[in-house]
This record gives sequence, C-alpha cells and structure tokens, in this order.
Amino acid sequence: MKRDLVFLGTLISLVFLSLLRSGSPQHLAEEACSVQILVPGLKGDAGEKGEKGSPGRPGRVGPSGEKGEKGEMGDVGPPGPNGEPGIPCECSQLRKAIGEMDNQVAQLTAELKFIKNALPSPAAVAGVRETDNKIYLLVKEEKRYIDAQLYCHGRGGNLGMPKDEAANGLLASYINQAGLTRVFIGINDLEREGTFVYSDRSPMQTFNKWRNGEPNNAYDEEDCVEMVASGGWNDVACHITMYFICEFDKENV
Ligand SMILES: [Ca+2]
Ligand SMILES: [Ca+2]
Repeated sequence: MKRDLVFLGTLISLVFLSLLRSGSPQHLAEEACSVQILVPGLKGDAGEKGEKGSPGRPGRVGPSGEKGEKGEMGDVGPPGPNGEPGIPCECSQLRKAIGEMDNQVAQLTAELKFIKNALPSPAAVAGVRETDNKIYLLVKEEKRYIDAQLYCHGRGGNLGMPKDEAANGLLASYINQAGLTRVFIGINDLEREGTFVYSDRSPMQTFNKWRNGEPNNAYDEEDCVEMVASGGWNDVACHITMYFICEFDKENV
C-alpha cells in the first residue's frame, strides 16, 4: 500500500510538471501516456574486457610418487695415474735366503735341544747317527733291557728298532765304531714266548737278522734281544745289563 502511494505521488508530480511546460490538456494526455517508459530498460551492451588478473597462489604439494627401478651400472672410469717408481733391491732373494736360514736355525736349535736333553753326559755317548727321518743315540750306560727302554722312552724315543737292512747296517756300523761287541736293541718276546715284536709293539715283518741258531730262548729265559758287532741278532736274558741304542723320529725332536 505504501509503495502504491509513493508511485501515485510521483505520477501526480510528473503530470503537474508537464502541465506547467505544455499548457494544453491534449498535451497533458500525451505526456501522461509517455510515463510508461519509466519501467526498467533493456539490458545494456557487454562492457569491455577487463585487464588480466595477477597469477594465483601455487597449489599444494602432491603425494610422492612410487620408487623407480634401479638404473644400470655406469661405465668403468679411466685408469688412475701411475705410482712412483719403487726403490730397486733384491729383497725377494734376500727374504728367501733369510727364510731358509730361519728354517735351518730352527732345525739346529731343535736338534741341539734334543741332544742336550738326551745325553746323560758327553762321555756316555759315542755321537749320534741319523738318517732322513731318524736319529740314533748309542748310550754307554749299562742297563737292563727294561731300564734301557725307559731311558729312551723318557726322551721321546724307543730302543733302536732295525726294521730294514739299511737301518740294521747303520746300527752295526755304530756299534763297531764305538768299539763295542753288543748292545740292547728294541726287540722282545716278553708278552708271548716265541713271538718277537719291536719295542713300539709293531710286529716283526719278514726282515730279521737272527744269527744262526737264534732265537733259542736259552735256559728258557731269553726274551730280549741284543745286536752284536756283525749286525746279527741274538735273544738274551732281559735282566743282564749292557749298553744300548735309542732311536728318535726326527718329526718328534
Ligand atoms: Ca723268549
Ligand atoms: Ca739266544
């Protein structure tokens, strides 16, 4: 209702103004009809395009992608620079010679230690004899067979056990050079009469040097063995005493 009154008031004011300008009733009618143009006009033309705006802010960081496959191996790099020249010397030959001397010293030291340990006194032995793998020691102390064996055992050896012609010949030579006629060697039939074994318990093989008529087990008491200067063997009583020969394996010296 209030809007209608305002509209009506405006309309009256316009008519009044038109009458003042034209001064005729006809004009008044025409002007009254033209009032209808007061309704809103048609939409105007589109304006000119505006200026380009400033760039927007950067977006959020996206999620990390999946891990890629391992790349292939790169090419081999260039060789490094040459080293400085060494000092000329014949070190390799010297080292070899020193190494050999060390070995000889070690071997001599071991043998000396053995001899010092094995010899009861210089007067009691007549030197030693050795082969590639054995050392023989003639002990000039009269002992029973069992004590002689203990003596040799106590020094890491055995009574001499000639198991082939060469060893037997060497022991015979040893006895002769010492001016002896007989020594105990490491052979006996203590465990079983008539079955002779070496003192390391190894059985008698085909090799033997029994003298003619031996072993005879004389007086039913001969269970130990002596070697005479010819290299022959003879069974004798174990309780008699005589010199003896020990033998040692070089690898145990
Ligand atoms: Ca016997
Ligand atoms: Ca005999």
